[in-house]
Amino acid sequence: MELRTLLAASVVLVLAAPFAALGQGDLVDGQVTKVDASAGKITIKHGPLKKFDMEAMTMVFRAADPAMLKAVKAGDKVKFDADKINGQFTVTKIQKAK
Ligand SMILES: [Cu+2]
Repeated sequence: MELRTLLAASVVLVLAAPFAALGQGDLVDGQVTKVDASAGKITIKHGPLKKFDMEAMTMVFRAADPAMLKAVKAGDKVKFDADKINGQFTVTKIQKAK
């Protein structure tokens, strides 16, 4: 019984770890300049992206989820995270910034 509790606790820890890594501090500031829902793309004027060794610039990203393109519009200030997926810069998380 005790072993079982231990195992359950470790499973919870393992599952929680990836989410803990996605802290707010990892999000990059940006401003949406264009949303192209039909192409699944979004243009963001972003701040420095350390992950990709990028300076601030305006560039096009793919959206990991089409729903993201409905949640924001041109002109919105956002906080987002991006990854290189299949060789393409892809927004994996985006939220409006205050
Ligand atoms: Cu860039």
